Amino acid sequence: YKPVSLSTVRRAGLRPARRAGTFFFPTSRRAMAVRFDIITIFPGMFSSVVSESIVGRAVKSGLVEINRVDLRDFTEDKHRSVDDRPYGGGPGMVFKPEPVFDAVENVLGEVGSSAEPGIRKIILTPQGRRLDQPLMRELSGESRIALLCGHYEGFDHRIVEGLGFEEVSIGDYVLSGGELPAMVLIDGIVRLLPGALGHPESSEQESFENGVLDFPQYTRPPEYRGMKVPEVLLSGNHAEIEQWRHERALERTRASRGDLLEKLELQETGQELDN
Ligand code: 6GU
Repeated sequence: YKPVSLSTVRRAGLRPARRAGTFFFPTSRRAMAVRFDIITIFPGMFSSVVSESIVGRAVKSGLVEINRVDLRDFTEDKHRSVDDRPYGGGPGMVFKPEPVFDAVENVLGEVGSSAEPGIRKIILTPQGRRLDQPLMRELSGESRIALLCGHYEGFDHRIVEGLGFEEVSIGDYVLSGGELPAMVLIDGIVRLLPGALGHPESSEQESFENGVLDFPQYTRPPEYRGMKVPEVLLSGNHAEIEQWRHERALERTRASRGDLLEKLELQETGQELDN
């Protein structure tokens, strides 16, 4: 980042990045900003994510914009109801189509309009494709992402089909709603944006980026409560440190995530995996 004037950034059609009152020209020519539109019945749940930590800082600097939309603002009855009983019977409730279609069209424009192809539309639901680091990477290249947070037993399926949403899940367990998964997605995407992390390489050297988990890290003091930092890390021998870290990373991955190693071996032998 080089300090520049605000008008220079604006003329280039980029979103200004600002730190301590100074504007910076983004290092790549690509407009790096991402806008999230979140459609939810609990907009208040997102307050901590938009104001704290890495995402909070990215919002303050203008790298990220987060627009929260209350689905209940698009209801027309006095109870502001967003759900109804499922056809065919069964327990639980289902999100009804009208408020969701109205909210989506109000926020993103008419279905099939010219603005639409540039918007990635995601429903958070346990029925979706499982989120992983490659999908996080892919999404970090988008400039606009709409997130629809599920609840109850799910959505009237015409919402998924008629509005062209893709379904994403964050793992094989059930949560009470799509808000926490949406926050997981936002956090994982924002930290990959150039300029969001303090250290440019820090996102490339971590768990999952190379298909294995991180090696263990240590900091001062060299001995704490009788536990010593491994000698090799204090040695200053970078080749040996690299070797040690590589071995520990593989050891850890084998111990807790053997599936990752199998995936890696298949990739190395050139075989394809569906998932
Ligand atoms: Cl995206 N939603 C809900 N409700 N539960 C989940 C999930 C999503 N992903 C994993 N569990």
